Amino acid sequence: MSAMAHLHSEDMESRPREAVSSKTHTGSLIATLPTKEGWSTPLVFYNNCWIRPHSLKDVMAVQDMLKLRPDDIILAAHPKCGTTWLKALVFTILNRSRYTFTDHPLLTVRPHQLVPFIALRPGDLDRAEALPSPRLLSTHLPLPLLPPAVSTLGCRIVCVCREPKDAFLSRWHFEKKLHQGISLGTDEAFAMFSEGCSPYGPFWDRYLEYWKESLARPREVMFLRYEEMVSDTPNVIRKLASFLGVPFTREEESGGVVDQVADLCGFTSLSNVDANRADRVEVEHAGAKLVFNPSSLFRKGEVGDWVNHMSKDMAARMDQLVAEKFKGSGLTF
Ligand code: PAP
Repeated sequence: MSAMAHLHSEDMESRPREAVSSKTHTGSLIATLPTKEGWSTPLVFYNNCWIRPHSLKDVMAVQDMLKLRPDDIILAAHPKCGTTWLKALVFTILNRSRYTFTDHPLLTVRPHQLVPFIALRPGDLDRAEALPSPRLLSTHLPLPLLPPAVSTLGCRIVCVCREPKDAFLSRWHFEKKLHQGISLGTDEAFAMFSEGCSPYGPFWDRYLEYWKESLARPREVMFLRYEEMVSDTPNVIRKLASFLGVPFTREEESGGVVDQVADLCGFTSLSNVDANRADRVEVEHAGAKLVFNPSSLFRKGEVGDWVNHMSKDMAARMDQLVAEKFKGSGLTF
């Protein structure tokens, strides 16, 4: 890691991990992997997933070293599909007896600080180990790259995905804002995304892996779409609370707690919190200064913004691709 690195939200505050398993000789491994340039850093194709090379060591460490616990809750979201929002919602639902809505951590602290990533911030594995149970963790990793115990221990997973045209646009804007170095125009970025080459892509495999798991194990895996979170936030909040084993009581319902959760975690509220408005935050870690941009996680928060940026032809091509990829799965947009 360079002394001053610009980071994506998915690798915010990242730092080198000193101790990883002997399997992770990533330098020589990376040299053998398919590589593509175009996004603001190159991507390597590892186990059917496009990953930033500097994350590979930590991605591999998760499978080898993350010790899952049966009561872990994992928020698994493909990038730009609503991770930040989901973190805020689930944190608030789970901790609603602990904090008042007027003096809440989300009013001063970024959602990413309250719910640690696994695999992206190298120190997170150590931090996750030190967290008391039940743990609330998050990841952009594909299901097959999580430890196999995730499917047998009883951990609960909440996955969120998003209509692919909007997910693509959100990604493109994010990279433009955060990394002036992105060399792709919308057309080229769109072509790469459509070939499956975007961070953690192919998106269709990521969506389908979690979708199928949610069908097979509905009590343990919940699948959400960003669009339903926008169109019916209160009901999504209720569904989340029930799924997590903490349904709202009658008193909470009549006291308006569901709406309070929705308001606190809504785009308007979160995007106006100072911690989330910052354009540039520097973190000193392990001798390296790391830079990221919290405000880049709050752009518009709308459904259908693709219409303002994509041609009809591009949209039709993406719709056709989506129809082909998800055919027969029951997953539709
Ligand atoms: P990440 O993958 O980098 O963590 P993620 O939070 O998943 O990003 O997605 C960012 C998108 O969620 C942005 O969408 P946009 O570019 O289309 O605007 C962001 O605006 C949106 N978003 C963030 N917080 C909220 C929220 N509270 N409510 C609705 N949308 C939100």
